[in-house]
Amino acid sequence: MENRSVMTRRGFTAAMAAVGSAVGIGCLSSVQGGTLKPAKAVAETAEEKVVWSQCNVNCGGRCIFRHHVKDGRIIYTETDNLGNPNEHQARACLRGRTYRHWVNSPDRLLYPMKRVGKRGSGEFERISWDEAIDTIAQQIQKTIDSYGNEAIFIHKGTGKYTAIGTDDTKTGMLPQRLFATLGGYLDYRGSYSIGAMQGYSPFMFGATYNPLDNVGASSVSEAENADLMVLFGYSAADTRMGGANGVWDMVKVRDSGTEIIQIDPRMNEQCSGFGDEWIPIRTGTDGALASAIAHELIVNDAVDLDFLHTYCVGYDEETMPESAKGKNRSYKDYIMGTGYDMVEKTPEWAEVITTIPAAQIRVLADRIAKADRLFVSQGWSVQRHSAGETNMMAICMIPILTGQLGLPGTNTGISMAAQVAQPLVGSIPQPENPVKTSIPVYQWLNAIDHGEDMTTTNAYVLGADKLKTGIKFFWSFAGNGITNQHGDINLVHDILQDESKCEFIVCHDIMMTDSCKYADIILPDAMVAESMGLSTNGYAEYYNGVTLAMPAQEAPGEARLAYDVYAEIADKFGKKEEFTEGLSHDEWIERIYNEGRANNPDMPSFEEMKTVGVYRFDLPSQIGLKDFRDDPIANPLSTPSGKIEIYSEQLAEMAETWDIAEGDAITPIPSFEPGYEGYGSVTEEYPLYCAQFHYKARTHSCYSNVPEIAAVARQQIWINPQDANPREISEGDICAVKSPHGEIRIEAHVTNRVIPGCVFIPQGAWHDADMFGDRVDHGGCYNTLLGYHPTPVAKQTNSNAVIAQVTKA
Ligand SMILES: Nc1nc2c(c(=O)[nH]1)N[C@H]1C(S)=C(S)[C@@H](COP(=O)(O)OP(=O)(O)OC[C@H]3O[C@@H](n4cnc5c(=O)[nH]c(N)nc54)[C@H](O)[C@@H]3O)O[C@H]1N2
Ligand SMILES: Nc1nc2c(c(=O)[nH]1)N[C@H]1C(S)=C(S)[C@@H](COP(=O)(O)OP(=O)(O)OC[C@H]3O[C@@H](n4cnc5c(=O)[nH]c(N)nc54)[C@H](O)[C@@H]3O)O[C@H]1N2
Ligand code: SF4
Ligand SMILES: [Mo]
Repeated sequence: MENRSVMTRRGFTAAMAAVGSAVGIGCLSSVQGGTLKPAKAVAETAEEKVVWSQCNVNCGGRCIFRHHVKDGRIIYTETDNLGNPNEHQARACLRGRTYRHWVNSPDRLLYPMKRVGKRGSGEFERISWDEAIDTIAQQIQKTIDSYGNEAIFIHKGTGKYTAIGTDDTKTGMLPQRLFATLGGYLDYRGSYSIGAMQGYSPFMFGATYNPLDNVGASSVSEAENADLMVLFGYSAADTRMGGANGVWDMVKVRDSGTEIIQIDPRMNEQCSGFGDEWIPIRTGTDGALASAIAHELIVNDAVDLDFLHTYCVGYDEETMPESAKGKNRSYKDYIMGTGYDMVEKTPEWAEVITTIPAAQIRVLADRIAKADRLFVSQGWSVQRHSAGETNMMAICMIPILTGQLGLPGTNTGISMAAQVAQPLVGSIPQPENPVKTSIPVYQWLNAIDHGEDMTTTNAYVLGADKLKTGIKFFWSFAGNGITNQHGDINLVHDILQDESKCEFIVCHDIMMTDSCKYADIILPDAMVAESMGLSTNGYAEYYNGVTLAMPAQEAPGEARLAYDVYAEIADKFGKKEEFTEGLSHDEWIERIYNEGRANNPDMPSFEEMKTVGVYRFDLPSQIGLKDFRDDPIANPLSTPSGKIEIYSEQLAEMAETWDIAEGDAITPIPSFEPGYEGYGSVTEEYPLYCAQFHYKARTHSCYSNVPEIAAVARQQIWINPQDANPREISEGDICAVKSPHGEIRIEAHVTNRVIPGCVFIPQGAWHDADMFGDRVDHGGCYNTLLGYHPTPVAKQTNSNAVIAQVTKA
């Protein structure tokens, strides 16, 4: 086999000897800002070696590992040990600390397999790599011949953030490179993370706005210059946990003395750790709270009218676009009850919806009004709701009304800048996709079920008015997003049973996941610890770095590097040369590293990196929309008016012309909307709102099957005593949770840390149901309960909204 980049035993021993000898002469070190700094001495023996590596799951970290290797196997893993006391260490969280259990899990896929039972049954038979690759190549050809390349879809998978894996820089993704070489594929836009935010915020802030980078949003450290930080549903202590992650940025904000108020239905780990105040809110109702705050700012003359009239469109009649003048369609009309629903958005109105007492809303509005420098931000849960789009923008109205954006110590109200716009190293290049049509990523299930009916106005198809064909060939790489991470698992199961719809599914993973059960062919991949790997930065300001991971152990069974497999598939089409450009996996890593180094000459040589492992430097802090604030004429936004569009004519038009599902609304101004299975939709049968959070026990479904973590961070539904007591549910009881879409079993955590009327389930647990029997999921997988109801504009995930009943099982 050519180009095999996974270490063979012989190659492995040779590489280890090289690393070992470097270590032996005492130069195991890490590079910072271009200078070598000695790391703490590590006790080494001739048989035991230390290998630098990195955690590559999708929590936004990229924490540093130092695998201790003996007899070709990781025996334990330490983390960043940089000796400089002034530097934060990019140390792994509890998940990373168990990496060796994960990588050596009995659930690892060892061989290619083909399905022999029904989809979802989990019945598979081992096959050879030759058979797997031949079958896949034939199916690709058949799909292209029968339906064209648009029938091929590559799902978003986020389990392998390396330069040759999933998309670290959003330019290079391995399967996309393969299928672009083979004539193209139906592309997706956005993500499950921030799909609604990405798709919707441009209407207000312009298309160049990117909530993930430092253009539209401020760095966390800007909050150190604020006197008040107001956070809606953001918990770095849950979601940005490791040393290479944003929780340490938040610690710095706290240490700077900035007052931190956190609004969350749950007292999350960040509130419990260092919030000055926790304001519990009913899930899905942030838009109502924000509107009532706006009301108080308006009635108390605390709005910055100069800012609103200079930088914005649509606050009041004075700045309404011609098309909407004289119709009481301004934002102020909405808030004051003189337009739209004609309801004044008083704190009393919001109290009923949010459960926050009106007096408390007034106090909060007053503190906001009096803040010299106000930093408003939100996590991503608010927008991950069927009505999350407009509710998310309602939060942004707080800094807009007070003129607190584009200045030191402020933010735009959207999430904080999470990663650098210019990472130190890139990823494998992705040739242009010859197919120009794209769908929002959450629409893939619709595109399997009834792709031919999907248009721009009902499914936000771009690049064409409608899809020519449904998805017939489905590729999943490093993702568990067919079932576990998608939503409405029971619906997915039903749609995939009809094999005339999606004819062929490939899952390329490392574990036998629930999604794999739906594959026609499963391919086993090698993990980062089993090959060379390269990755850049974490979601943190103080830690920005590149790690060159060296192989620590061999891949189990016949697992092989995806790159080599894809080169073989390309070869079947005579495209191997085009796919590889004559380079092996490791040669690509070297090329990508050296390209990064050409732009950052302080980076050490590639050879040097093989032993020093890590190069790091601090990121400068940035202020979202600073250029626009400094000079709105010279630096207009890319909205049609060049200004912040509080009233969007584009949205107004879409409200008239787009298909809008029952329960949804498209509004031209930021408003409170309850949405599908949101506020007001509970019934006698389903009397509770049920939401979810990203949990310390895992990164989505990654690390889910590590027993050491599951034991300390249990999979439990959070339920308030006021809801638990009448149901006679006590701590640790197994509960049945039912929604209109499915049923699960899960242990109860009875706690005052969640508000009455709302229950919360940590998302990502492995689905575990007999799909040909009662379909009751015993794994506690939230997506069993969720209905499939994409957001009205961006058409992205609604995973934070469902109604449910909980009983003792
Ligand atoms: N209900 C609900 N659902 C959600 C969310 C939610 O909040 N609520 N969140 C959504 C969000 S924000 C996201 S980003 C998605 C994430 O969705 P996914 O990307 O599907 O999530 P993971 O479970 O991390 O899947 C990663 C997969 O990669 C595999 N993997 C790990 N390492 C390797 C490797 O080296 N090679 C290969 N080939 N595979 C590897 C893992 O085994 C795992 O199956 O989930 C979404 N789903
Ligand atoms: N440990 C861990 N960390 C992760 C991940 C993981 O799976 N595990 N996933 C990573 C990924 S890919 C992503 S996209 C991010 C996700 O990051 P987020 O989307 O920000 O995370 P969530 O936990 O979904 O939501 C954040 C908080 O919002 C609260 N919340 C829920 N509903 C509401 C609401 O209606 N209003 C308000 N105000 N608050 C609400 C939740 O209780 C939670 O504390 O996390 C990343 N980090
Ligand atoms: S924070 Fe994320 S990247 Fe860091 S060790 Fe934990 S799971 Fe891995
Ligand atoms: Mo995400």
